[in-house]
Amino acid sequence: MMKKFVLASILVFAFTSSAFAAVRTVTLSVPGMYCAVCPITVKKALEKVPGVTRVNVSFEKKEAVVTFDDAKTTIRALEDATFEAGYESAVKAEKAK
Ligand SMILES: [Cu+2]
Repeated sequence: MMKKFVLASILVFAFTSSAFAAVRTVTLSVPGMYCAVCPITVKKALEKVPGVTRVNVSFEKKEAVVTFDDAKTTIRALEDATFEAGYESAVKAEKAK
């Protein structure tokens, strides 16, 4: 009886979490990048965040385009990651799915 219940809750959890998980792409403005090495540092910091699947940093535009799974990470975590690497960032735009 108990085992069945546990199994059922695992299934429900797996179903609901995948139902709400979405791959999102956001553009973060990273104004503090001042040389050609900065984008590399920012990119590495963002790639370390679990759930991030793609990072594209543009030094010219001073922005980072990040694709991530919102079941695994949050925009806040992305901002924190760049901040910890020495760069403040803020969400500029989110691409519609
Ligand atoms: Cu630099």
